[in-house]
Amino acid sequence: MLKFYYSGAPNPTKVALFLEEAELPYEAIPIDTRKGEQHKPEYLAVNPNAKLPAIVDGEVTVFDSNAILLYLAEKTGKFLPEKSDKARGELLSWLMFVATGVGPYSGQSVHFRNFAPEKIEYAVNRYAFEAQRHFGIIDTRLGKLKYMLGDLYTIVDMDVWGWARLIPTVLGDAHWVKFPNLKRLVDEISARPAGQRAIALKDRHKFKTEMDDEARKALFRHMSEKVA
Ligand SMILES: N[C@@H](CCC(=O)N[C@@H](CS)C(=O)NCC(=O)O)C(=O)O
Repeated sequence: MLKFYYSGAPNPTKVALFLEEAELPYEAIPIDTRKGEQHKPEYLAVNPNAKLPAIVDGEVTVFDSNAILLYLAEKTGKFLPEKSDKARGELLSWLMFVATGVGPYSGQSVHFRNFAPEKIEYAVNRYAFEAQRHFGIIDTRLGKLKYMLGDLYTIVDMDVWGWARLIPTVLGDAHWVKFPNLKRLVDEISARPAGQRAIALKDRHKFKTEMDDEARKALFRHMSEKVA
């Protein structure tokens, strides 16, 4: 059975959404990142990048949420746009846009807003600005289209949902009003039975919630290792 290494964070949750939508049987293996389990040799053999999610599907190991979504969609033939070069160009562009823009800027925005030991206004504003700019681009597109690639619900919508669901954490509570079209998509996906099951997956395991020294050491390794 497909092994799915997960935590309750946004990137694994997108993959949980695909697995639930496609009704693929899977074994969910929790990796508690606040306890440092991502750095254990057994997990590094699956994902040398020490992050979640990852999957092992028989002989095939895939890490990075975007790579996993594409792998699973191509393997099952589900949640892809129609077959044309135009549609494939759009699929790849928007997947990479989420992978290289939405994800990293949202993650850094959360970090500098909530976890950095000092409040560096420049960093808080830079990452919030870029996260907001990326969500704005998506919102404009969803003002014209039902889903990110048109009329079909695809892996790009799942990819967007992973981080957009957490806009209040990324940008602050008041920010939903800026993205009404994106909110429509997020609410629709979160209300789907598969969306509900994906969100609930984190409650199957008692993940550590405290952000104590052990958690900071595991998640923010630069705090104990100076390289610059
Ligand atoms: N590009 C990767 C990013 C993965 C990532 O940053 N995962 C976070 C959870 S959302 C994680 O595992 N953090 C633990 C850590 O940084 O030690 C993906 O999309 O899968």
